[in-house]
Amino acid sequence: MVFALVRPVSDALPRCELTHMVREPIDLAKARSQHSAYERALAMMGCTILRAAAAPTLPDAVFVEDMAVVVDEVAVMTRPGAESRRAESAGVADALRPHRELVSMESGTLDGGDVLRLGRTLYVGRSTRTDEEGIAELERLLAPHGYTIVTVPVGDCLHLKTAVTQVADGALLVQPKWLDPAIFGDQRIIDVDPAEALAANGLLLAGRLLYSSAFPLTRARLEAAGVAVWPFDQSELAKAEGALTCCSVVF
Ligand code: CIR
Repeated sequence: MVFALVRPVSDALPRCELTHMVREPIDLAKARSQHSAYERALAMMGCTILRAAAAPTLPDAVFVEDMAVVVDEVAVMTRPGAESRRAESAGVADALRPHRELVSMESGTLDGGDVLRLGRTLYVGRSTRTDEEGIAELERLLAPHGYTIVTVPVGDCLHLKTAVTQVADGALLVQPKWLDPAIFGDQRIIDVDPAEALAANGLLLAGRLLYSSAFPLTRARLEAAGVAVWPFDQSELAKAEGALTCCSVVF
């Protein structure tokens, strides 16, 4: 069974963390309806939806991806790089506990948005949110289960998965401004359209790619490469610097 863990949009979302974006008004009602559509899309792609308890005072609570790295054997509770986000962890842990043994990072910082898993290799972005110590801590927790950790230096973007995501078996969508794709070995690399800086994040599930409708030029590149794209409007959560992967933990 494939689970998708999600969490409701917080009333406090307009006070979210922002690193590379300028604050714009967020329409909460629209954000909630887009989030419901996201949940429906995940369900239609075969996921059983798990909801962490609402956290109305925690602005970024909807971005559950950053709180946990879940593999078959365990769920690693992260130490998020933004201090304001640490309180989100408890509610996510409660939702995961029935499904996985939980282990916790005890030092360093790491956001789940910096972790791209390809089989038993976890590529981890060294970013403003994730530091060397956090990467070493993830390795300490996951190496005993047979996972290899590869550090990826990332440029001027929030997370590794702002710059690269998997879009098909053996294929990655990459923003080459922010990382060197050579690190991914023989994966086939599809570059985003240069006019769409933030277009490298999509969520691959059951052979289809849930993908923002804000990036039509890159979508055309994906379709030309044979990727089945499911376009999705997530304009309001994008204003909170959220992408498609960050609103769920799929395991
Ligand atoms: C933050 O800055 O932490 C949130 N406003 C956005 C987090 C997005 N998370 C993700 O892409 N994994």
